[in-house]
Amino acid sequence: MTQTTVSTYCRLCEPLCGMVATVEDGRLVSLRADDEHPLSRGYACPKGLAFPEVQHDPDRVLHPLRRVPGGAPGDFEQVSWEEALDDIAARLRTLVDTHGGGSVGQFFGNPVGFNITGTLWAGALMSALGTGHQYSVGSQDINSRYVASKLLYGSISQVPFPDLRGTDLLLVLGANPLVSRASGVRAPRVKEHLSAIVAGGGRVVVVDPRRSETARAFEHVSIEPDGDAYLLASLIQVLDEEGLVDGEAVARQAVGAETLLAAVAPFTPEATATRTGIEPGVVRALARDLAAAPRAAVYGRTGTCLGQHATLVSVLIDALALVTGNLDREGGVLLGQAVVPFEETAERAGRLTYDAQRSRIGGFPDVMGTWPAAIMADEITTPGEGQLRALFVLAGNPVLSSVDGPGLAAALEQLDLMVALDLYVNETNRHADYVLPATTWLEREDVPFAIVASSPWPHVQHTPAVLEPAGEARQEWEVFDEIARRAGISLFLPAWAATLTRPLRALARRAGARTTPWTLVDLLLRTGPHGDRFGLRRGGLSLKRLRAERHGVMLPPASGGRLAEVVRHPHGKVDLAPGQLAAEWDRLRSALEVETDPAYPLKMIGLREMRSQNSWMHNSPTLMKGRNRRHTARIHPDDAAEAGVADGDLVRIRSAVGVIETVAQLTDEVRRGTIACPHGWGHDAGWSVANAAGGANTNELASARVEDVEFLAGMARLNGIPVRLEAAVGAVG
Ligand SMILES: Nc1nc2c(c(=O)[nH]1)N[C@H]1C(S)=C(S)[C@@H](COP(=O)(O)OP(=O)(O)OC[C@H]3O[C@@H](n4cnc5c(=O)[nH]c(N)nc54)[C@H](O)[C@@H]3O)O[C@H]1N2
Ligand SMILES: Nc1nc2c(c(=O)[nH]1)N[C@H]1C(S)=C(S)[C@@H](COP(=O)(O)OP(=O)(O)OC[C@H]3O[C@@H](n4cnc5c(=O)[nH]c(N)nc54)[C@H](O)[C@@H]3O)O[C@H]1N2
Ligand code: SF4
Ligand SMILES: [Mo]
Repeated sequence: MTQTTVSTYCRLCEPLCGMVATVEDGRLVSLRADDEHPLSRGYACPKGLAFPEVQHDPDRVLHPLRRVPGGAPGDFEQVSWEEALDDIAARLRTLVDTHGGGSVGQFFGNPVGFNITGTLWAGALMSALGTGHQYSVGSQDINSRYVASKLLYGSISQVPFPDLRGTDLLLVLGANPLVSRASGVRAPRVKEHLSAIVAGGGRVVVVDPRRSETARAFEHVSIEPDGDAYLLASLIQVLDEEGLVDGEAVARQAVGAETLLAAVAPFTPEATATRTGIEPGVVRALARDLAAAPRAAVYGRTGTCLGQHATLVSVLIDALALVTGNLDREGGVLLGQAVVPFEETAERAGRLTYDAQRSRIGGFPDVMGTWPAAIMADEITTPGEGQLRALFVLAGNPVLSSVDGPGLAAALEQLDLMVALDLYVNETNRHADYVLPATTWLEREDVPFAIVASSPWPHVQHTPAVLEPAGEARQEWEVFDEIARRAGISLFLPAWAATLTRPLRALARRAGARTTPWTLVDLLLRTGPHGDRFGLRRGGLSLKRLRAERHGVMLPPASGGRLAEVVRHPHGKVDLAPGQLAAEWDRLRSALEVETDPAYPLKMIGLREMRSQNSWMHNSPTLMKGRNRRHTARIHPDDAAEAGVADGDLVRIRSAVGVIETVAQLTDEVRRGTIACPHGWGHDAGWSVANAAGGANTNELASARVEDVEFLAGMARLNGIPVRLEAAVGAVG
């Protein structure tokens, strides 16, 4: 019997907590938090600790599955890799020859963000095909943040983050870091850092329609769903009216301030009160406190990214930091610096685009080469030039995570070819022709990429594969490589990498006949801001060095003063009045007057629970244990009473596009008029525990109509959906 312990890190969410895996005769026997990890220091959440149940899940897909000819969704038979790869490659070749590479597309889901090799090679295949049909979870998550950075800084990969090491006032909008463990800022021990702000005499103010776990632990300002643009505009309006704008910071850092201040002028706290649901006095006091705080930071996440004005909101978050003199300074909002700078490198080479193309459906601007997932179904079903005919789904479940799941599920059935790489048969890939077994993060060598840039404590860690792949599972990049080879598509050097700087390209060439993601990762690491520059910088990063450091490498702490490096506008300053926002301001002004539709008087928002991970950890018996572990809608008691609903009742929630049934949980933690309901439930695929758990797919209430999708970043409207509540009697109808 041989037992080894391996230091690795969790790749379920952004903290990337350090883990120690114990392996006996090739089998995982335990997974625990790593006490020696410099950032997480012995912390791991219940999801990370329950991961062995995914690793060993009897429902996991361990062999290539092919849809039984003529079979129903989910009707699969096991086939060999050879058969699967040959058939996929042949069908891909035929499609490309007949309809062009632009008939092939891809959707990539959240776990791709933690998988550097999969990301690189999936991108390589799509680049080689030259297709515009790329869709990602970004349009349900963070693309509005990226587009805001493009407009403000000219730098789309930039994710500014709050300096949690010490600030006097942290304003949190639409994030619940005590549960989500923080997103857009890497801080595994986030609770400790927030508490330290208060212990040091500072404040943490949480703006949320729900008294979330974070709001409860700190100060709560309750807001109407989707009211953030109005609140932020009012805060800036008050600063201007009361002469509290930091003129020196504005002159030094920005252009367009006058236009911004003119735009916010009509949005006095009194004018926006019906939209925010916040007393004007509270808004004024908050504005004054932000101005008076020696250091203040403003931070927003998914609660501010999934509304009707998502991009504008993200712009205003940074604008508020800037006009109070808190952008790009310690204790304020800091600008990230990539470690494995493939996004930055691609952007410099003009490959990470915004609005370089418009989508066929809806005319949406591309965001880093992707279209909004909301239009994917229509792109499949609408005939004509550029129709989407083949789709690869990499680690995603858009039928549950994106809008109008039923519409998308039906559209997927019309594809000529659908191939998914996943750990499970999920609600999306049950419509595929092939589900190919992917490796878990324990079965994969990795280094983190985008996420590590946005942290007060930048740290990068390499992990070896802890386990051999289970069954016939294969790494995604190898699968893409094989499919491309068999289809006669060259991935020798990914097309976008081929446009990198000349020395990098020469080095890549020298790396040999078969470029692997690891040759690229090494090149990017070594030529990146902390790289060893091939020996020119002693102690710099290289893959070899990272492989030797069990707990990773701490990089110099984040600091202010990076703006000049980050901004790519020719004028060298932050643009507070980008032209693209003019129409948004008009929309915001006209929406001030819009009355609530009496047919849908309530608004639905999402929430995350500690023991769920989007749509795919409901099959873990440990995470699903407990009498109260079920899907519920949190409803204010007064709204429930009006609908004749009692605690524990089955209720029906209806929007203009869909209807769901779930269980009522009466609580005044949600404000009156708001229903909060977690996404990613309502399972009906290859999982025994999750299917049995019941619940509903809340995103059936979310609209795929072009006019309901935020235009600038293509954000799905998943928060603030107008709904009505009914007691459920009989079947859904
Ligand atoms: N209403 C509402 N909807 C939301 C949100 C919300 O707040 N409210 N949040 C949105 C956000 S932020 C996100 S990120 C999305 C998530 O949306 P998606 O990424 O579409 O969905 P996930 O539930 O994360 O599903 C991930 C899939 O990847 C598989 N998987 C896990 N690990 C691996 C791996 O290593 N390799 C491969 N090949 N597959 C793997 C899982 O089995 C699962 O099927 O949901 C979005 N939807
Ligand atoms: N346990 C757990 N952790 C996770 C995940 C998970 O599924 N489960 N998912 C991971 C992923 S993919 C991501 S992207 C991150 C997301 O990280 P967070 O953004 O912190 O995610 P949430 O916990 O959903 O917090 C969003 C908050 O926004 C509030 N909100 C909703 N609508 C509005 C609004 O209109 N305005 C304002 N101001 N607030 C609003 C909600 O009530 C909620 O408290 O979490 C990650 N961590
Ligand atoms: S918070 Fe939990 S799921 Fe996220 S990285 Fe840490 S252990 Fe993993
Ligand atoms: Mo996410």
